[in-house]
Amino acid sequence: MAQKISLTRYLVEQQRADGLIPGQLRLLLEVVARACKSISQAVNKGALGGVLGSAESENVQGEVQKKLDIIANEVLIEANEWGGHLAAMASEEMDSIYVVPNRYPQGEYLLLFDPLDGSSNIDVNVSIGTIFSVLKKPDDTPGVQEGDFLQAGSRQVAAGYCIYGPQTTLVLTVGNGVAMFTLDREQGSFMLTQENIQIPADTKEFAINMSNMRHWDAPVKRYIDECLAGKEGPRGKDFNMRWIASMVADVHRILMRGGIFMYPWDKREPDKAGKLRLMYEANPMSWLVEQAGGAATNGRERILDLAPAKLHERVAVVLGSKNEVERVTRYHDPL
Ligand code: P6P
Repeated sequence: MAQKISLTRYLVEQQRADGLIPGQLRLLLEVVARACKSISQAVNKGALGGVLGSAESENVQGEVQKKLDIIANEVLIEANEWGGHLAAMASEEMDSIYVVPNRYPQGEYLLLFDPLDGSSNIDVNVSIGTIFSVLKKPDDTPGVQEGDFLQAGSRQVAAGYCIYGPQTTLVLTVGNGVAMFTLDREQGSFMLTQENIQIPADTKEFAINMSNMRHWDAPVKRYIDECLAGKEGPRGKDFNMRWIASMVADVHRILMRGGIFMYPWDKREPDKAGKLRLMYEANPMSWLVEQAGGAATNGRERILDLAPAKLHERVAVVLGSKNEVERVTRYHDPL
């Protein structure tokens, strides 16, 4: 077990050690962690807090919003808008960016988030989570506009998620590995419980929504068919399957024990690159996975290299154990 130190002490020591966490970024990460604690409390109340069920509204994605989607979004906005560390925020739940109001000082960071990922699981008590990504605002443009957010994932300065499961756990990278903090509810603090997390390069476990099989492209179908063929097939080993339908939970499992997660393009909506969102789902998760020794592509290209054209654009995602992700890439580009 890693030495039990708090998130605050960890960030101060990282700042002191290698300067990767300037003061304003440390403040931002601590504010996001505090917001996640509040979201965790709301999630844990469930029916007792009157927070389950639909909010009778739709988000920019055309998805029905749950009450907790809106609550989580409001918690993150209210926690971050006054601190002076941010210029603006972007959320899966908001059509356009949220510029820090003039009554507060503006900072140099941009915060993007999916406030409550996996919300179809809320009402059935399955793990869900908050995903966040931090960029620096380009300093060559006055004010802040949506275009300032359109940076490749390789430009992130911090990324993480908080999973609301049997434990509430914050997983974070600032570019020097991946650390995990578990919420000590008695102290009200996130405590370091694992650092330098490493994803095994090989795996026997894949995560994909099998009900979409008939819609997949040939390379994805070939990869999954070979996994299903098991020991007698070309892979020479049996595979296990998991699909929680909560990206945070599936990615957390992969960070803890390896695996490959796939949400590929499919022909149901051929004009959409994929289901998952690039800026506040795929980019933060891809950086975490790469920082833990894994790989993340859209089937062909490294996700962190993709140049975003729109704030809410979608992307196909193949991430996890490096050797498996590379196999899927070879199947897409056999030359
Ligand atoms: P499906 C949740 O809605 C989400 O955005 C991800 O968290 C999850 O991996 C995926 O969609 C689940 O999609 O089509 O299996 O319900």
